[in-house]
Amino acid sequence: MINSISSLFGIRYPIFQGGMAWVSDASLASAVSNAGGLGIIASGNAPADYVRAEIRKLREKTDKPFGVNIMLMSPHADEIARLVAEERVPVVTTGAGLPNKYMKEWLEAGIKVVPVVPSTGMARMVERAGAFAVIAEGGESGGHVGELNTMALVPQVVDAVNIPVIAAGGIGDGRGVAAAFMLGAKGVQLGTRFLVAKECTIHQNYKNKVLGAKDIDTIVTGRRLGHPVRSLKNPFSRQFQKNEYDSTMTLKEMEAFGVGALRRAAVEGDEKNGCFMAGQISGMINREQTCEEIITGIFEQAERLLNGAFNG
Ligand code: TUI
Repeated sequence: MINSISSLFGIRYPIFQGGMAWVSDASLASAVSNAGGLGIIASGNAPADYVRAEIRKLREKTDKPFGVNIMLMSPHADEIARLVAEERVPVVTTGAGLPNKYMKEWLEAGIKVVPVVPSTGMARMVERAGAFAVIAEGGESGGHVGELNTMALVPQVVDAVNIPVIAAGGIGDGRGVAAAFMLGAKGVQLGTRFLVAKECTIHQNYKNKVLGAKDIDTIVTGRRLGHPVRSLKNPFSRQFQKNEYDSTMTLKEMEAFGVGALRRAAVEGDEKNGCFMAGQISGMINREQTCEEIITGIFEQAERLLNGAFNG
């Protein structure tokens, strides 16, 4: 399974686990890294102390490479940016913005920076700033989504940059991985599939909602706020959608409606008032497995399909 991504990052399989706020903690990330992928701790909106504690916990569970994801809209982004440099985290991925102002400090600390980009323009920009690779994430993904979908985005980003491209959004099994490689990606990032990993510590209600979802059970809300988010349909997301069409509702009121909703889903399992972020592949997920079973199963299937086309 050696290719440019696995050798660049020192991992066995060219797969990243998505940095999902309130989901991707030391338990999930260390299990993914121990299974041969790149486990990633998500900082979301959490303060630096939380992230530092998760990094320490992860380092007790694995000596394999790992990453930290920084959600750039977080009010704590600056302090976490400093923390990852201090901690000499091997890999940093970013989302929901451009990381250029942090790049110099991270590169000097020897960090491999891999931003998520939703367009070719941003891919070029982060390449110029020194990114090691980019994650091209299509709108099939869960959480914050861009305009383009994976099938159109990935080959255009591959053509736009000289650094390796990791495909994300809509990939749930070996078929998706094989397709991503055919689009020119050298690696993949999966988030939703890891929601139901045995080592994933989210509330069981969250897992059950993903396991029970069918193809059309996700919805995108928040376009009016400028940061659209894909989540599973439930009373919360349906009400959010109604609010968006309600012209008497202010943007401030809509923002306030969403505050704390992801925590209510992941920690409390609140099926009514939680925001259960998940991607369109939720409909394909029907069992809980360990990270090792997930990763080896996906790559056995992909390799069968590609018949050796990973090499390169
Ligand atoms: O970041 C994600 N997924 C996320 S972040 C998140 S937390 C959140 N909660 C509520 C509202 C907004 C965020 C949940 N899921 N994926 C990576 C990603 N990054 N997708 C798209 C982008 C992106 C978007 C704009 C990257 C750069 C960008 O630049 C815009 C700019 O002008 O800075």
